[in-house]
Amino acid sequence: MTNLLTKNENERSYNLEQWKQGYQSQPHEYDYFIDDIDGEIPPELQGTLFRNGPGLLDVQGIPLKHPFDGDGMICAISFLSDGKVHFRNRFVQTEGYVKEQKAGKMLYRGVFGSQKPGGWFNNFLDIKIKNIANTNIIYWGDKLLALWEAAEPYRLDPATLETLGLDYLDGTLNPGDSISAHPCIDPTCELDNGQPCLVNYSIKPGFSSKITVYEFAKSGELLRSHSHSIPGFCFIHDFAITSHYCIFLQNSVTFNPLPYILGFCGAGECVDFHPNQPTRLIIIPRTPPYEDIRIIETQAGFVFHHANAFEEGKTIYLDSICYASLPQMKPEDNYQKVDFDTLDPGKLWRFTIDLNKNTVQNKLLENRSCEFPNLHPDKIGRDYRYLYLGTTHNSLGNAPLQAILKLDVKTKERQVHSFAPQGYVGEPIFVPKPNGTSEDEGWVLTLVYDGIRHRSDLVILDGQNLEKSPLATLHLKHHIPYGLHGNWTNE
Ligand code: 3ON
Ligand code: FE
Repeated sequence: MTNLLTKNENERSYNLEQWKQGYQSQPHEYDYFIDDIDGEIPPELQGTLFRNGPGLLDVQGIPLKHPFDGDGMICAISFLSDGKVHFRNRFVQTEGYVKEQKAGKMLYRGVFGSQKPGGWFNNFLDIKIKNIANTNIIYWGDKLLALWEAAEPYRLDPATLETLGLDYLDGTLNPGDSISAHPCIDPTCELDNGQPCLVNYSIKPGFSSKITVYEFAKSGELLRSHSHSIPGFCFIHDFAITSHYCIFLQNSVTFNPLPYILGFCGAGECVDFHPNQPTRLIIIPRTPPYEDIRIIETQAGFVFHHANAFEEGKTIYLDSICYASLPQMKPEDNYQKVDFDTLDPGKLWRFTIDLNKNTVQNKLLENRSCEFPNLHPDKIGRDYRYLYLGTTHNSLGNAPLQAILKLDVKTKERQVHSFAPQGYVGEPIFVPKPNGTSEDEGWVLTLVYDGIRHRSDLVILDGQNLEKSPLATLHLKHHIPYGLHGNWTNE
């Protein structure tokens, strides 16, 4: 795949039909050494990339309305010390997946509007939730955990990807509880003598919502947890940390579940965006007594992902991908009918929060459409310089993600590596070089779907010089549907 650039910015960089092929189900589970490799794999790159996302975009032939409803499928790409690279993918054997495979038919409705066949009557009052474990995968506390924000984690065997069952985090969760799919790892936690700790949260939404923050040691042991009641409904997919605070963004939405309960649409489709309702920043201390909570209002918008946050005295900086609105899907529509030109692009903004005055200022950091921010793991919650993001090929407008952007948030300098016209990228994952000294010394790993070959490649880019040819392109024997999140582990 070459870095082929279209000359004209107004020219479409993608083919919608080709893009859609990247959302075909991948029902097969593979297990092989990758032998079709261009370039050289850096010898110091040793470890495993785990990555999650919907593997099925249909249930027994019935197309899903939205990819976020797809059953979680894990890919593990292991870079071994002898230079070999092993690929494996397996579905999380969730209760719902197993039951549907056995029944040979769709048994559950999806949160994002995938309905059982037979119209509203057949979905009426069916509010059982299918934990699809499709959003993220982390290795922490000697456990590999597949995460989905509306239910409990599923634990898998890291070597075989065999599903071991639901995991309650050593008694932290109770059956029916949920935990976010977006934990943050504080690389050097002040309360733990500089040891790393994993910070995550759960939300119980309602007229007022309960946010619980959990902090876990590297052993998996729960170190701290605290709960807070926040006025209003919360749909919070991600959060950010600094050394002393957790920052949540309460989107300007309301929730009326009645059409969902009656069987007309999915619960996620009952989340209504309100352009005149403010967004609220919720700042919760990470240090006891956890009491000085701030709620600061700013303009409406919708955020799924935060890039990073850090503090400087009584100022907190929060960098997030913001959408002007949350698109509402009509009952008869599905994601295959998307018109990128009419969708608001996600853009990177910086919120500067003054804790002395309880005020916030917003500033656009990057005008390109972008998603899936990633950075050096040692910079999480710290003042930082480099972000890696998926972006569009053209610098204006909305389109599928076809390029990786490296942004220097200090100088605004950027590098773009495009895979257009036939390449479609996923989340970039930055892997630091062992003993590297500068923040961008490392590799950027991403899966790229090739719309012409209908196969996916794992591409390794040089974090310091993103625009040069990939260091290596590992050609898989098949495609992997566009995914959500993943993580690198050296263990
Ligand atoms: O009361 C309920 C609270 C709650 C937790 C309402 C609810 C039922 C909607 C709900 C459930 C929320 C869930 C299950 C959210 C899951 C989200 C998910 C699987 C993925 C989100 C992805 C976000 C982005 C921005 C993805 C971008 C993808 C691309 C650019 C395409 O390649
Ligand atoms: Fe996410």
